[in-house]
Amino acid sequence: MSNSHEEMWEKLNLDLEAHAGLLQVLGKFYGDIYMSQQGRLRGMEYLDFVLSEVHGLRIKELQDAKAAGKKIVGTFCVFVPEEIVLAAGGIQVGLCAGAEIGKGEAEKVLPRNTCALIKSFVGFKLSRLCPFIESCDLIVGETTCDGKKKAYEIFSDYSPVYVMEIPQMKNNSDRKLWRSEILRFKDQVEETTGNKITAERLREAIHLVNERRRVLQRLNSLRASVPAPISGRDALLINQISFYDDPVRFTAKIGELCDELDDRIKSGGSVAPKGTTRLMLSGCPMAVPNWKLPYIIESSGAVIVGEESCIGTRNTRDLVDEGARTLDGMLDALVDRYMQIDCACFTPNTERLGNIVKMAKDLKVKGVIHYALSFCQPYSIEAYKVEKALTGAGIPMLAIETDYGMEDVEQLKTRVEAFVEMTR
Ligand code: BJ8
Repeated sequence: MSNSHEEMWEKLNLDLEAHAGLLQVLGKFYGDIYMSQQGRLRGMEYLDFVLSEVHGLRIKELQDAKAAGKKIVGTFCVFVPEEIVLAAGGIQVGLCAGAEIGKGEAEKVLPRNTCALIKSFVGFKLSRLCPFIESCDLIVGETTCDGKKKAYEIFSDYSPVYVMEIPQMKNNSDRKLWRSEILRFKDQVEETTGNKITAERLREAIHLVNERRRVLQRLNSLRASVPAPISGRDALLINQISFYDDPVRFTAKIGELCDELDDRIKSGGSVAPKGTTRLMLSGCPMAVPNWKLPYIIESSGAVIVGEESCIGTRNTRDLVDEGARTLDGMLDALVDRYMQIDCACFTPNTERLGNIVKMAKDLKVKGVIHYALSFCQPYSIEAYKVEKALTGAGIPMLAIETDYGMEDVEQLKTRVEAFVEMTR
């Protein structure tokens, strides 16, 4: 990680010493987990560069955009419709919550038995370690799980937070609620940016975000090839970076990477030897730099070929219908698309079960590893139903609960190795 943007970080009021330590640890972690891989695609150099400059050049771009009058909106959940922010001339960034570096500070204000993702974003803020959080003009929370919902009340003491109400069911009344929440969000974004959203601007924004989803859908479908043409770690990194990078540039670069993948598949190339066990991940999102479990899996004789998660197919599977011509029609299309998200915060959440089984079959996996963060009730409870659906379809599942700490790595490795062996 580059360390050459100190003046900018100082202006953002980061704790420079702690931040330098974070970059050093991340650089080492990335080197061990990513740069040690064999047979990576040339196109991954772009992702390596973006990650190496994620706190540097990308933040500089955001600061330049702010100086030119643009507003930055930070989010923690794929329910927040980026199309609205883009249509108002803003920039949306996903705020990463995949490291435990601020855990000590977070535990001063949150119970210890809170999921690692929540502790991570609160910890980043309280420890002044995240230049993305500090660049935001507005941070959007949501009422998904109870932990997040209540943590935003604390977070709002330190940052400008706006909370969207997410329905918990999918009846007509829930759709109505969600439509009114999208309208309320539109008003807020117009106020923050000072720009009115027109039908023309929203149409362009819908197309832009759909294009990014399409290129990630293409990547996912290429991963159905046997043998696997790209590692799960690299595919996860691509999905993670999709939340930070400029959407036009990212879509173009991943398009080029998919062309390279296509060539590799046609020439019979692969990233793992023929016969390597194909597995799929399912469950909680894995935010940067949460690469622990993928690394364990891919060093245990398996390759990950899909992620059923918000940093994965839950964020890319559904497109917004582009047929509407009026602003109202486009808002309806947004409402319908976002209501299809199958987060475990919904009850019942049967669509997710069908989606997981279909994905596992399409990707020809030998098994699924269900990943829940410790203390995440929605996903750890839903694991029971997921396992039932998968075993009913003849696909074995291993349920794992963990956090961002490294203490359980050996224990997890033993369980994953046994599962891989069993699927053979
Ligand atoms: S749409 S998955 S991004 S809420 S892991 S904080 S659920 S206790 S992340 Fe999520 Fe939106 Fe749903 Fe996706 Fe709570 Fe569970 Fe923690 Fe979680």
